[in-house]
Amino acid sequence: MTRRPRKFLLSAGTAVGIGALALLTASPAWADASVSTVGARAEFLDYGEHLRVCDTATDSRRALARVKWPARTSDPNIQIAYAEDVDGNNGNCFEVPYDIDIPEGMEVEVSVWIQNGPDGDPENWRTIYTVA
Ligand SMILES: [Ca+2]
Ligand SMILES: [Ca+2]
Ligand SMILES: [Ca+2]
Repeated sequence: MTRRPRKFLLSAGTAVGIGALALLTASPAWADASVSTVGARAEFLDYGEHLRVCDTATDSRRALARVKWPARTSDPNIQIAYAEDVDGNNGNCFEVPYDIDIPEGMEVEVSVWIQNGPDGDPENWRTIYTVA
């Protein structure tokens, strides 16, 4: 049995989540976060803010991910970067080819899902919160 790091459990705006966030904010600048669902995995690298998504199932679904900031707000100035792995479950992931450039310390929402084709409905959606 593999013990998952605590940061993987950041998912809801509960008191537990807020406590864990405070710990993350106080930790060194480099920390990675990842979120997996059936058929896809997303990784967020907070150094320079990089987003990567991997298709992990041969299922006629592509893998997508997004990072949204600031998190937990309906702010009209919200920004989103997307990543999409369209060449199947072949070990070749897609990474956004530039620094996304999010202000240091800002909480971000990282989501992953799969869908059938470019216009399919999102399936197996999962979201975590972490710090840029
Ligand atoms: Ca950063
Ligand atoms: Ca797939
Ligand atoms: Ca791929």
